[in-house]
Amino acid sequence: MIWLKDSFKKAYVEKFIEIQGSMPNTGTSWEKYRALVVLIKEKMKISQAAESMNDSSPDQEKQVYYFSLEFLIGKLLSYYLINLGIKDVVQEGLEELGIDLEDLIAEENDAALGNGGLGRLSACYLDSMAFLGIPGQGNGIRYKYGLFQQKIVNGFQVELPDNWLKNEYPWEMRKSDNTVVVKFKGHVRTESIKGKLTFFHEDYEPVLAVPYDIPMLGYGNLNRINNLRLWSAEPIKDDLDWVSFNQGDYSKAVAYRSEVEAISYILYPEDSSHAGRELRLRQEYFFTAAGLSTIIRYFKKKNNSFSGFARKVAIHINDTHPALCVPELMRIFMDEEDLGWDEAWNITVNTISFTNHTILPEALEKWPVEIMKSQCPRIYMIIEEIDRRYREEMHHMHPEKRDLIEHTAIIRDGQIHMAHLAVIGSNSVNGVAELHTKILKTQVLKDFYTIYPYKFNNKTNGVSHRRFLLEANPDLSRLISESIGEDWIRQSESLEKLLPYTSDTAFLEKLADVKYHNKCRLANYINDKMNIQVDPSSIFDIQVKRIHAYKRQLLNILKIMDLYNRWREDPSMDIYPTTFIFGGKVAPGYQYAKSIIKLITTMAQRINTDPALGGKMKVIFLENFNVSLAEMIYPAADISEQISTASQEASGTGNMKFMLNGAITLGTLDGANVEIRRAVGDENIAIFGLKANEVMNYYQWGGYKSWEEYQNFPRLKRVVDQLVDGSLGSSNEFAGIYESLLRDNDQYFVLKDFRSYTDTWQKVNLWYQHKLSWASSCLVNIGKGGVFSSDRAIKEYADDIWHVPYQNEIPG
Ligand code: DL6
Repeated sequence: MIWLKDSFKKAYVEKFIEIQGSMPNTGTSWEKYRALVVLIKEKMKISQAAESMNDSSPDQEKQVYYFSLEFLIGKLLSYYLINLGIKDVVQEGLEELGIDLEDLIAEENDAALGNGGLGRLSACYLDSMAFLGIPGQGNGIRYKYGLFQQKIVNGFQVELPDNWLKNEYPWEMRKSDNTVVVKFKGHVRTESIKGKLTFFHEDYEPVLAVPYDIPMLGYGNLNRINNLRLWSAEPIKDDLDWVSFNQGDYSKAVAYRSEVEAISYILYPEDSSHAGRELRLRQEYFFTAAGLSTIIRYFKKKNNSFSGFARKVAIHINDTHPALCVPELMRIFMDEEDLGWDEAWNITVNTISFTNHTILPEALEKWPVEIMKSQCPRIYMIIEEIDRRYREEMHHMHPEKRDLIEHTAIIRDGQIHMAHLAVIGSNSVNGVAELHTKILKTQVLKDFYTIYPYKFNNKTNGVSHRRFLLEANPDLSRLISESIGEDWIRQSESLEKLLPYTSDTAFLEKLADVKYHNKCRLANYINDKMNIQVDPSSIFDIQVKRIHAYKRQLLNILKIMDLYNRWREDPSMDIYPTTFIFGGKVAPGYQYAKSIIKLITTMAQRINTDPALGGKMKVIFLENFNVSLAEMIYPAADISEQISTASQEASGTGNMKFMLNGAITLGTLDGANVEIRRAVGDENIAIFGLKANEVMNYYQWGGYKSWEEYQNFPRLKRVVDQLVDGSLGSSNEFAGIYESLLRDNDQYFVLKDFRSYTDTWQKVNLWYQHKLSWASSCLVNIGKGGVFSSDRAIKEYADDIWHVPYQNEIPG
């Protein structure tokens, strides 16, 4: 225990006076929040820890650097108080000072430096690395604006800027001393010096990369405080480009500053499409080059030669966004450290590992050669050389396989294929669920799998069960700990000890009470925010995630439309009252998905105000889904909707968070749902729809005619017609959806899966009415959820890819 209550109170009051010059009771909530964060940081000596982590480590233990364009860290205060074991002490101490901890927690910004699954995964992984005692540092961008805030206005999504830094962010520490220069544009002059080709990058645009460090505190492991380093782009001079200014070129002088600042200005809000914009490439090179330069600098402090680099450093690239690590590391080794190509290449490949997160073709990054050449001329030369050598080697090894070489080359048709660069330049390539890895091996990267079978492996995603169960669901956590002890917090697999309680009626009733209480909490939130009353004893059927055609929120709302039609016709229909809850953001330019939100909100308006329904159904679209809201939603769910078109969702992580909170998955056999089903057994999950191989066969060979589905199932025909027949208002708002389903032949098999989805939903609805059987299945989901903890995932990465030790059982 780092504080007893009285010593905490004393320290807090002193800190507040030191910062504000007055007593805490005179301060604002924000001032009180900031004083608490500053005090915690000082007490934990976080600043020294973060400072020293790089310095001291390379000669002692291997460092893992996790490069990601996104870290969706959410709020930290409450979670860190739990990790430090002082939440109760702080809460009570503050209470005695007349301060409500909840008010301070509410002051914290929900740091949204990520879009969704990929960004939250990297935050969970940093959490588990800190817990497991792995020296693991995050490397990313300190966006001035995070993911936009979503408002729903007249049923439509409206985006507002997320100005999360408008106040200070007290967790971060600016480390100006560690600033580095990243060079863009210009040209490369080649000279032969003493018989060796030497490259000089000239007339470049210098960009200052200034690091800000955020401490990563693992549960109960204060010996290991890791660091998330986020880079901010700043112009090299304080103000203008004075050379241009003095030469009278005023617009150029101003342009430099704004071009530089644009790099870390805003997070791109597209999570599953690749726009190929120059600014995005600048972001990717910026944080890659800055991060690598720090790694090299610290490594050199402790080592005289690079021969042991890959034994001391593991660099993990989270999707292809940081794939420029490959040529940049080569550049540093060759141009700055004087290594030859072969040695540099060996070290680079042995150091870098790569995770793929998607099979969607539109998300696979490709950069036009011209953009790469003009923004990063030396990097382009190196990519060209990697490509040339790769082709040459393949030609040598497989002279007959010209197609294979062409398919796998890095530069093709004037584009640089980043996934190819990542695969060729790394020692490990992993997918994020078993099915996804299989699809990578047999379809998306199948040629590479024939060339480098040894590189491919699976690492099924995991989520922080301490964040999404221990912190998010305190009542359930208490019930679990009272029953099986607290081991599960450190060893998630210990949740299995709950399984004997599946036949314990008293326990199951307590479990149902906890769920009811969590549903009341969400119902109150909905009432406060939307002025809509929902019944906490109704089923909470929830789909929260990014809105995307392949995730099929459309299938869900068509089901609701169908149910509504049937209920109105037959009010005595035996369906248990249900509250359907949606949440999720749409990339601003993605009109189709925006129209799905509008369809949901249109139906919500209609259903929620229909007196004939007697409140049996409600539809809620919760605006601005983010980490904090997620922490309130998962504990309140009865049904977890995981209904993507099979093969399209790489893994999903929401499915795991729901499961750990005792929701039953209603889903397709996609992503990690496959493994969830295996873990819980068929009787504790509801699976429907086409399988991945069936979907892929249709894609490959055709054969599906959505028109026939529509014609042959009157209930389905009716809801599809309602999209355009004026039932939903006179405007033609949903014609695009209608056309996608019929004219464009329903690329995501919504109509094809409609019948099995609605049938399965109905069975689940009946099942819920058998309260004990339901609660028992919920408990199986919790008990089997431990394997989906990010601790398990990180141990696998540590064992199989990074080759770093970890502390398996940290004493309490
Ligand atoms: O691996 C994290 C997460 C998966 O759970 C989702 O299934 C997947 O859609 C998501 N992928 C992306 C795509 N990003 N890119 N490129 O966000 O990753």
